[in-house]
Amino acid sequence: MQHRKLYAGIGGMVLAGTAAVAGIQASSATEAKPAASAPVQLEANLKAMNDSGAAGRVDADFTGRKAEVRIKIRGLAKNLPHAQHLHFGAEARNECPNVFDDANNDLRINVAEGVPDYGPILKSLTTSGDTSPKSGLAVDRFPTAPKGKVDYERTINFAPGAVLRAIKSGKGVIVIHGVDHNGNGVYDFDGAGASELDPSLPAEATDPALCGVLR
Ligand SMILES: [Cu+2]
Repeated sequence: MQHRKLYAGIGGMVLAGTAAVAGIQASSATEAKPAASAPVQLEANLKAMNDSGAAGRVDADFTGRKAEVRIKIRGLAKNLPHAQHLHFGAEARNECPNVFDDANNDLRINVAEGVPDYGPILKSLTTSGDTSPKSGLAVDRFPTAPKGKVDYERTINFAPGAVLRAIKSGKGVIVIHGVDHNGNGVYDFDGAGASELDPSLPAEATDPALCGVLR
């Protein structure tokens, strides 16, 4: 049942993103438009957040509206679902959070504190089915990091337009969620209290573990 609530929590973040996306579409009419079909190869070095101890790398090969996304990670909390997303916001800084984003000085960067940097969810990098923001915390369709490792590969489809061009130009941010702060093998409230997205959820389930800008 907690899983259902995870969906609800992310739903709020998704709504915030819809307006931002509309914004960039309206303002980009004068942008230079590279040929939509030209292949673009991007990569992101995933750096640990919240002392997760994890590290990883993302490769995203775009051809037209499709991207072949490969994610390799080690050092995540084992055998727990790790939501993974491509974040983007027209109003965001299009970068990863740093310690100065810890608005409430609790020595953690939660999801909300990172939104000014990476924006809302654009794509949920699920293992099957829907990849929209609606699947933001579809925990039964995200990698569970056996031995702390993720080896993920999937083709993700995008809508044509300004947002896709922004991603191809290096403004997308990959965020991997889920930090077992107290190292007890489960997401629980003892680690870091309740999630700011939904007080009925442990913050451990939603806190960012890794972040990297796709460039
Ligand atoms: Cu995310």
